Amino acid sequence: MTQPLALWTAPTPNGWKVSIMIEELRELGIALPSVEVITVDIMSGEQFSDVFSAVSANQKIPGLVHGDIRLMESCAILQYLGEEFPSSLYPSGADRYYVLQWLTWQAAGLGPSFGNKLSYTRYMADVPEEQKVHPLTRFNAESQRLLRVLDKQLEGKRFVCGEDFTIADIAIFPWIRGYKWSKIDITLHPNVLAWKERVRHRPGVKRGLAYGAKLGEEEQWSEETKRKYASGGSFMASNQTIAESHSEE
Ligand SMILES: N[C@@H](CCC(=O)N[C@@H](CS)C(=O)NCC(=O)O)C(=O)O
Repeated sequence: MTQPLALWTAPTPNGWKVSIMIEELRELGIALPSVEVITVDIMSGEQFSDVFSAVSANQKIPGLVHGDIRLMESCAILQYLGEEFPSSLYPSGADRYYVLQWLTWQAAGLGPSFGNKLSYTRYMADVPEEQKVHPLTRFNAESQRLLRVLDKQLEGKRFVCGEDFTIADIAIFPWIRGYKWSKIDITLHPNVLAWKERVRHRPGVKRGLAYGAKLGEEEQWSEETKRKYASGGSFMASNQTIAESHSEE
């Protein structure tokens, strides 16, 4: 398909998955149509607009429009781009299913566990401290268990599924990279640490992470940006907009 791609995104782990994919495809020399990047300000509620809801029924970024195709869910978008623009990022045959199980492991395990740990660590400002103890303990323990699984999988491998960098690495990396923000200690897992460094220095990954980042903050947020994300995250964690529109029914 030669129609342009429209990527609806924001500088967050799920958004970066798709921008990294686009840049890794370019890095492999794959000819892509033009890509229009539309930034959705999720801190001010743009994800609830009618125009974005028509792309992502779940009202969360990222979203992708390509011709008649409208897609939500970052891992579905990675699969779509992988199939539409064939490359080693999304192998065929039995190898595809090997990659898909790790992609799904990210979507159903690592992402939600890290995301919930992050939410209770940084964003649940209105929840009394004593009520956070259980979820923090639970999501930290589950994240550590998932890290042990990943560390074992990476033993003797360059990337999650072997010698080739794939969409499984792309999906997992942004969450691991943000470990200081979620306060999940990855330093106990040597294979994960070494893999993170290998992935971090890839030119496609660097360019993908720069989408939506403030100039000079591609690697590290400033204190001001951290404050902005902490307060914006609290707004999202409250689910206020959804709760309000629901109660009107
Ligand atoms: N499972 C979804 C998760 C998407 C998601 O949680 N996106 C966040 C940013 S990382 C978002 O849009 N949050 C806005 C909100 O919760 O209102 C995916 O993988 O695409």
